[in-house]
Amino acid sequence: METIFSGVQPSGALHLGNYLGAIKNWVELQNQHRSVFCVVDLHALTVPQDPKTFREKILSIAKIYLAAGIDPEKSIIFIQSHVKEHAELCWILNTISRIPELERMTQFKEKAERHKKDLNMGLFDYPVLMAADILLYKTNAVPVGEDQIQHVELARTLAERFNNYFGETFVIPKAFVRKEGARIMGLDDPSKKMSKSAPSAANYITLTDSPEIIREKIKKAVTDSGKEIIFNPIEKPAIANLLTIYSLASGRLIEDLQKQYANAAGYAEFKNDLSEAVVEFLRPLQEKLKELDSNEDVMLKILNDGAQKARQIASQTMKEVKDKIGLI
Ligand code: ATP
Ligand code: LTN
Repeated sequence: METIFSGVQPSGALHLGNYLGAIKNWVELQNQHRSVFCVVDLHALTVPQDPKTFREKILSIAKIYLAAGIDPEKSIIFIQSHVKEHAELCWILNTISRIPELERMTQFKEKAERHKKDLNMGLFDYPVLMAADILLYKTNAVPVGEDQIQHVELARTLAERFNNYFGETFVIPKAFVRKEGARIMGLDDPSKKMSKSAPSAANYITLTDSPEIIREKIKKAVTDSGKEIIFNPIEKPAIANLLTIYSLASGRLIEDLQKQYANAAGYAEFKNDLSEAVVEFLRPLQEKLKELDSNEDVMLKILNDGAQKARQIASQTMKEVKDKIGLI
């Protein structure tokens, strides 16, 4: 059985992009794979976190995994910092990572620009820790959104390099990126991806937004010139994005949606229907989240059990790595 591994940072409220680009796919994949899903808290530390709210943020991601349908009977769910081998393998991989290949990382270049004054070593090393996450579990496929492909490529490079230097140890992982939903764009700016760190909340729909807020945000979402509701990401990027969200939220084909709105007089009816589709899509997840809120002990037990299972795999890999390098 092939192994999949993925993770989300507890760096803010998750949005539809995170869900449609990543988590929704994990739920489907967990039935045919050995699946490992991690809350990557050490990654989130690469930007300042408030110690008072960090714990809640970490738990909120784990809750979303469960509410979305990740089943702890089928998948390992755990918190990265509970398995020390992640940081340990990161160090070893640092010694075979080359500075220019890390300088090339798009996410680093963007974040370095944003954090000019307090640019820390962790931001630079972020992709190496991500490679450690992936390689520890002998991962075959990494289900992520499009923006993470470059990082998975680096994990491949490091795995191949380690295997060349020290002998066959790591599985060479591939990114698993679905065609639809891999890059959901911002509602206020369809030229950039929907992002937690966008300056305005009008950019995204979070998974916990109320129906009223969802309707309001979709009403305000920018559209393209003209009135046709057609899927053309180059000429009509805003409408193409809304159609993608509509299709994934409703389970209907984009062609069907285009047909339904072919004679629409404007965007109003389309936006209304889209809002209701998103509200209905998120409703079950939001209901499950509420149930989990009153069940923190159950959550902590799941995370504890998950860490124990993860440790068994990770410590075995780490032992192999140390042997291969010649550490005593
Ligand atoms: P931000 O949203 O602030 O840019 P991020 O990209 O660091 O944060 P994470 O929470 O670390 O977000 O990402 C979790 C997963 O969601 C990753 O697999 C990532 O590729 C995916 N993802 C993030 N944004 C989008 C998007 N707009 N469309 C599709 N997938 C996305
Ligand atoms: N960098 C990823 C989060 C992440 C990850 C991972 C994803 C950290 N380690 C391992 C897949 C596999 C992001 O989405 N920003």
